[in-house]
Amino acid sequence: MSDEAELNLRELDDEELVKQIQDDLYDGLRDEVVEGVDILLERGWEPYRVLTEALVGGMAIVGVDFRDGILFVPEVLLAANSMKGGMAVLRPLLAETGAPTVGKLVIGTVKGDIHDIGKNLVSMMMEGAGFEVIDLGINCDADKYLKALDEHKPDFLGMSALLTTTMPYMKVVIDTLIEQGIRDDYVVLVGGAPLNEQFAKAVGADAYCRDASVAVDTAQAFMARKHNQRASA
Ligand code: B1M
Repeated sequence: MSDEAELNLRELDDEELVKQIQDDLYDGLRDEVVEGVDILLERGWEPYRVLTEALVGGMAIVGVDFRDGILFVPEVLLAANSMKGGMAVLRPLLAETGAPTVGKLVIGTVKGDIHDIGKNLVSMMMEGAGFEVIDLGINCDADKYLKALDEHKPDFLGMSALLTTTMPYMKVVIDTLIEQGIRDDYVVLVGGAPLNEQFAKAVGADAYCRDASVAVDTAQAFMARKHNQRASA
């Protein structure tokens, strides 16, 4: 029997278990990641803490080794699949706040880009904060965003990009909104690992969101401003 098969996750203390979940995520062991997440929840960990410390922390390690040529696409895909397994356990818990709908977000990963974990996390956190989320998936062109805006009339358009080669497409989408005369109808929020405040400003977005909780805070702040403007009008 291998060492892994003998390892009982329940015998580990919290710190060891988080480390083990990160190792299992790195190794693409989805079932083990799910089991580890379940155990942390049983021990009373907040879902958000499990998400950030165990899963996002694990994926950060994968990212470093992918960059350095230690891991390759097939392994990273397995790691991503494991992360999604853990996220599936947390999704209903994060969305469980019972908050009334406080605003609406259309979100998608931009054209040419298939990274969706960060976008999915933002969707989960926004739903958890009471926002209605229409998720357009990956590889979204301007036409897809525009159709969804027209159909759903959201408060926010969210765009995600993980590649330096795809992030400029956000400007294409925003320029199309300007051309159509509908730019000011929506608050445009952008995010993704290679972005920063400066880039968001340069492409004409309303705000850059460093992570999912900043996305929630930013959206809540915009909604509060909108309500105050309506009240004083
Ligand atoms: Co890709 N990949 N990848 N990859 N991948 C990166 C992005 C990379 C930085 C890895 C590296 O070299 N270190 C690198 C990009 C380099 C660059 O552009 N300069 C890279 C590359 C090169 C590639 C390929 C080109 C590799 C190849 O084929 N040779 C290829 C591209 C495919 C394509 O898109 N056309 C590719 C493919 C893949 C996989 C398919 C294997 C897989 C994606 C699986 C999936 O998503 N379903 C993958 C993965 C997993 C990664 C890394 C390792 C992890 C990304 C991730 O999920 N992070 C990544 C390395 C890294 O980022 N350090 C990498 C966890 C996630 C929670 O964080 O996505 O940043 P993040 O989201 C955060 C915030 O950014 C923010 O909130 C989120 C939650 O807190 N946020 C938003 C994100 N979107 C937002 C939208 C908002 C608001 C906030 O709107 C309101």
